[in-house]
Amino acid sequence: VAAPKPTPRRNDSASLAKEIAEKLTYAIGKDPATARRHDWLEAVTLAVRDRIVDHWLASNSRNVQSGAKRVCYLSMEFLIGRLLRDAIINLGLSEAVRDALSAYDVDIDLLETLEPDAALGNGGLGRLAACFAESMASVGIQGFGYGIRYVHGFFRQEIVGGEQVELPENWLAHGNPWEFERRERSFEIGFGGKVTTIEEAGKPPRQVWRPAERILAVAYDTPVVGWKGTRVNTLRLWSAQALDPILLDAFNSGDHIGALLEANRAQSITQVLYPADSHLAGQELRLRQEFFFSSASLQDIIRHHLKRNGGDLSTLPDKVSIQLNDTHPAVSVAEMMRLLVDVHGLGWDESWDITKRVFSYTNHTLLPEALETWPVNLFERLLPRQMQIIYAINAQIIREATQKGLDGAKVSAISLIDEGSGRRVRMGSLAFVGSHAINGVSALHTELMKKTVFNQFHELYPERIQNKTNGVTPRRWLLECNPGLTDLVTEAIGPGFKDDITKISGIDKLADDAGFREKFMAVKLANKQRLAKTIEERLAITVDPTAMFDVQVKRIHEYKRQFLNLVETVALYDQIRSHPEIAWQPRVKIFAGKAAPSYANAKQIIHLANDVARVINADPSVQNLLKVVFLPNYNVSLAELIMPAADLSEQISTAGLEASGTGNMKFALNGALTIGTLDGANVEMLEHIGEDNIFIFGLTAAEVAARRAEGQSGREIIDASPILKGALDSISHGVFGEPGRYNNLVDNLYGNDWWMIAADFEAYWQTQRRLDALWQDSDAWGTKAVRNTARMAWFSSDRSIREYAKDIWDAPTSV
Ligand code: 26W
Repeated sequence: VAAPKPTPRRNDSASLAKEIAEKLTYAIGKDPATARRHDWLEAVTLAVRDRIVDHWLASNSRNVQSGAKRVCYLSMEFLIGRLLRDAIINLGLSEAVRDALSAYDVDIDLLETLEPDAALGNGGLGRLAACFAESMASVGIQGFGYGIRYVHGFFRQEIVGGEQVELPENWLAHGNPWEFERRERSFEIGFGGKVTTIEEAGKPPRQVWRPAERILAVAYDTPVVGWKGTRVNTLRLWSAQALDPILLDAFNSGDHIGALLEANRAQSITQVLYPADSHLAGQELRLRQEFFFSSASLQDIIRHHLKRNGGDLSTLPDKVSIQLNDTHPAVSVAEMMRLLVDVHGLGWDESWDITKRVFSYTNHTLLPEALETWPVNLFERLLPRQMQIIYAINAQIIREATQKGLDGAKVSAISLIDEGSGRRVRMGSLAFVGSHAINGVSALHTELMKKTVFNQFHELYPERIQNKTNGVTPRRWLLECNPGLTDLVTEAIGPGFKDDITKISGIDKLADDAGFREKFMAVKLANKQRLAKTIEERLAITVDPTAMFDVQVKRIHEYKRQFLNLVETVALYDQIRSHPEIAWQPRVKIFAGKAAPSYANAKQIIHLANDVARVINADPSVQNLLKVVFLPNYNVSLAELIMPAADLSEQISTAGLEASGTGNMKFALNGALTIGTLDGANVEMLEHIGEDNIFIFGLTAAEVAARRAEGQSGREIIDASPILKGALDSISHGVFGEPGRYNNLVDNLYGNDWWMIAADFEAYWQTQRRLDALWQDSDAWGTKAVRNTARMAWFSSDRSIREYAKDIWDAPTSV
């Protein structure tokens, strides 16, 4: 008998209102009179989710029918943030949901703020993965995100006594309506044990890995809604479970404590996200996480391929591309070889060919301290068969290199094993040799990759490295976070830019139209008022929304140079007080960001920001001219509030060190001007926005490298600059907190000034003063602000994803 087909959900507000009430009653068990706000949130989420499911199932059956190439994006982090508004806007349900809820006197804007912010990532790399997932669905790629379902995401930051305190994050505490547990999609993951050679007469010897420990990876699927809901893809996150939850043997023999400990040990793999984005923690648990999600994802990919392609693995590269998001999933290269050779019985050479054609790898950082390497002995103990395979790959690569005439030093540069400081496996090299394409994330970063970390590999395989400049999704980072600007652009040029962001260039010609400019700046002011309200509520600091909002929000890191910004803030504070005759322009300096818990200097920078804020905000002599704000717990939701409210975006990393940046793009798209160095994607923003509309200063990457090589100290520069010297003196002499508290930060500048803070100070200071002058001319500022929004379309992640699809994945779009 044919089962009755459910009727697809309707999108009018009356249908929605009825279904929301039904969810409230029958899924949640509340009636509208007694429902709490969280109940309403859940009811709306479930009603919206039904509509997503309709599109999701349709996409999945289209996937089966078309057999188009699948793109699997392996990433240890997906910093997705809240999902309700994203779903509502992408499905075109905004008005219907608003109307439906108004019948119950419930405000959707308020409900949305109650959703936990899914923070399964640290920063740029994790947020990029989330933008890419949304863009793959929006441009019509069969995309699959594969990652880890951390029980505890990125820590919550509180500021106590001016210092960062880390608190556990618990996003799943009240359940997660967006995920679907797929118990039937589970795979065994092994660790440790031995490799045995099996010899059978007439056959080549086979290697069999017998792990000492086996854990289950269980899939949790979250739908990823593309623009207009045309395609809904899947984000599949793996959760670790004990194979047998309470090991019945042990339980029955009386050792139930031991049995439960065993289960706990298994589950610990997916308990917590490592909160470091620039230093390898080097913990065994981290390597376990990397292998756990890599192996589960590959087993899933192979299972699916075998089922859909008549059991033939030779066609895998025609049907699947696997993108490695940095080296975190790089062990996949060895695990793929093990699965193909040991488990599925393919020959070594054929397997290696398949592996290289399937994988590609994105590098996100050149910082030496962030390049992953693992001690050979740890690797061998945890993953003995994968270690053997790495040795075998290494032998082959070295043979190839020697045949091409490379000499000793060059050969040891390409070895997968670093023999320098204890023997270590180089994960970047493993990812490189196992991939047919390796990409950097901005033009400058890609060129530096060729010259530095991958120099020898580039010489050996000159066709492999390519550039794919990052982008951000204009749905979340314009339509959703800035409805005022979205409506204004729609009124001016029509709604076409929502389907195709390149059309936003249509407002460029309106930059000279005083009427449009005024409306544009009125939207900005309203967004600033909204942010000012949050600042008042959270910090009890009153800021003037008509002052320039000068914003630096991102992870706290020495190379990002929040310290340079703070030194300039202190210098400005001194100058305002000593030169009251100058027409200083009112500014609010806004900072936010988290430091890795073990990164002492970054934590000092947070402390300094809070000390500087406390002193300056309490000084009546600068009241209307300077305020400093450190907003705690920076996350995706806070970014959505901040980006639309910024006048000035600080992108001031030491040149050559920020691979791309993506916050820079979000700010400019929302009409902030940028003060920045020639670093990462700033270089390309300059090309698109034009030099009249962006404020570039400081040493270039080449100049930084040269100065570093000379080992120049900051002392002469500081001694020659009374403004800089004065600011550093007040920081170290106790104007902001105890004397000596910041000696370490300040002394570093006198020493080798590694981050070029002294070296770039003067250029930065002068550029800030040019911005003061510009701020006085609100027409000129407004013109540049409009041009920024008009010219940022190229930095859409739709463009990035289309380039990946064409140049790396050979995957069709619009399927
Ligand atoms: C092993 C510890 C660790 C963890 C994470 C090292 C490095 C990372 C990431 C690669 C750091 C990261 O997020 N990099 C950022 O990636 C963004 C997306 O490409 C870029 O825009 C940023 O410039 C880059 O810093």
